[in-house]
Amino acid sequence: MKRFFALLLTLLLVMPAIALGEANDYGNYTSDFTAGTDGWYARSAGEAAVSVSGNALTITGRNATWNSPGRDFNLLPGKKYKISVQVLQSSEANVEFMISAAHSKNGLESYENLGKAKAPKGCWITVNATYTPAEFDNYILYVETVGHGTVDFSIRNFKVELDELYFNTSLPSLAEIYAPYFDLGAAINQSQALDANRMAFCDHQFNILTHENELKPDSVLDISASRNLAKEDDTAVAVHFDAAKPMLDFCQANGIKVHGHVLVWHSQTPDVFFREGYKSSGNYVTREVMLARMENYIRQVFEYTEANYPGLIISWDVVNEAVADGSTQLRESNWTKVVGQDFVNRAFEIARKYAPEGVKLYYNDYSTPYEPKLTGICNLLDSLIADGNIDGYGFQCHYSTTTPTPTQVRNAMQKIAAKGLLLRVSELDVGISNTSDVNLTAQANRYVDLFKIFMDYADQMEAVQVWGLTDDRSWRGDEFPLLFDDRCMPKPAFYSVVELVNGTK
Ligand code: 9MR
Repeated sequence: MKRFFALLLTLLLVMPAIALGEANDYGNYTSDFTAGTDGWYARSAGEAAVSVSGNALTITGRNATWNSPGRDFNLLPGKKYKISVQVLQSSEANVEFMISAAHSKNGLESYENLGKAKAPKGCWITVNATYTPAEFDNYILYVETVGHGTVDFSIRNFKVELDELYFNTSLPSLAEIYAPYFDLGAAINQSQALDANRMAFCDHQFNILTHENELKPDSVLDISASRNLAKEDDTAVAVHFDAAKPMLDFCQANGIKVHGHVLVWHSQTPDVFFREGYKSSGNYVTREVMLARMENYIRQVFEYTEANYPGLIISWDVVNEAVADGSTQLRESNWTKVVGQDFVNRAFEIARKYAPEGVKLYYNDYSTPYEPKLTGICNLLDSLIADGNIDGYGFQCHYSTTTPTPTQVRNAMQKIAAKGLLLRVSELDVGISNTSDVNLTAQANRYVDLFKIFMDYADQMEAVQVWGLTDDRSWRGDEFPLLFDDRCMPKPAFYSVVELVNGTK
């Protein structure tokens, strides 16, 4: 009790001078002591004091084991944390250190020892701990010794990391914040669509979703059923939507829009789709048969989705990535080989014929800002506009923090906007090589620079969609490109994109 009152007194004296540990919604916290004490203070009723030098914090003047460097944290009760710190002592042969937690409930302080390790004289060692806080009014994490109540010691690299998924639906909602400008969405795959907690989080953050893979031809085409039908009619096509259903059902039940991706693409489209009898040994079919298959495929996709999910899919990528890299020409593919150079125009013509009224038809591509591809894309768009079957252009935007430059992005957006098309950012992500503070900040700034451009085109911009929810499920496996980390904690990029609209960025 004496200790409690002594500590309380010290805290009351010291508190106004220290920065209270900030609400740590990001779930990760590191003190590297590059910028002062960072809110750490000496837990002591006596002489103990902390000072910082050489990226370490040292405590001197201790006269009890609990005299220790400590810091206030906002921890989430019931969530699992990993905590680690390096410690150094140069007084005794061996000193055991503990990471401990102090907390109070109704004004009564209590303590827990979370993890221990022994430090031989003169060696930095790491103390590790895991901690699942119970419901307390406040939390202090501190580093104390077992015995050896008077030795000076230093700590560095104190880390707290949330160690589990946390779908926090009390965060600001991007869809709400960006509602005055455009829809805000993401791509989600089937296994994520089957995870109720993840989807509740998506529902909170986004108002439009796209299947990452499940509405692509390799997912929708039923090759063995098509093979059977082809015995009678080689233009017949069988389709199924088993993989796409979970997300369609969720979106339908929760009033989330869907952008369809993709009807015609050179990739993720089985080669047998282009062959007689759908057999790998078959010759490629004629242009006429292939156009009939294209029509049967597109017709059935629209028929099924409109019959089962009326009004849900508001727009479609009719054709994806038809223009070759570093060129103004179409890329060579089974589509150009079997149908010819007009396959994109034919796809739009067919899509327009069967699309429910009001459904917007997009051409979608990547590397838009780079010439000569930009010219190739513009030429293709001009010919589609002349046919009268296209509504918009989808910018994929799989970028790094530096390329393409904002000027290149703006220039491309301007060129395409000037054609009077609707725009969408269909597949946004920004890769970084690791999650250092410097990189996370560069990524956040990059997202802001891009969103500024997107907002300048808000009149034509229908939606901005990130290509995934959490970094660990991104197609860019090692590049941490999204707004939420592996545990679905918002990254600096998320907060920056929020602050951009709140006017604080
Ligand atoms: O994110 C998709 C990934 O899961 C697939 O393995 C990959 C296969 O082609 O397709 C990814 O999505 C692509 C999208 O459909 C079109 N633009 C590029 C995307 C990233 O590769």
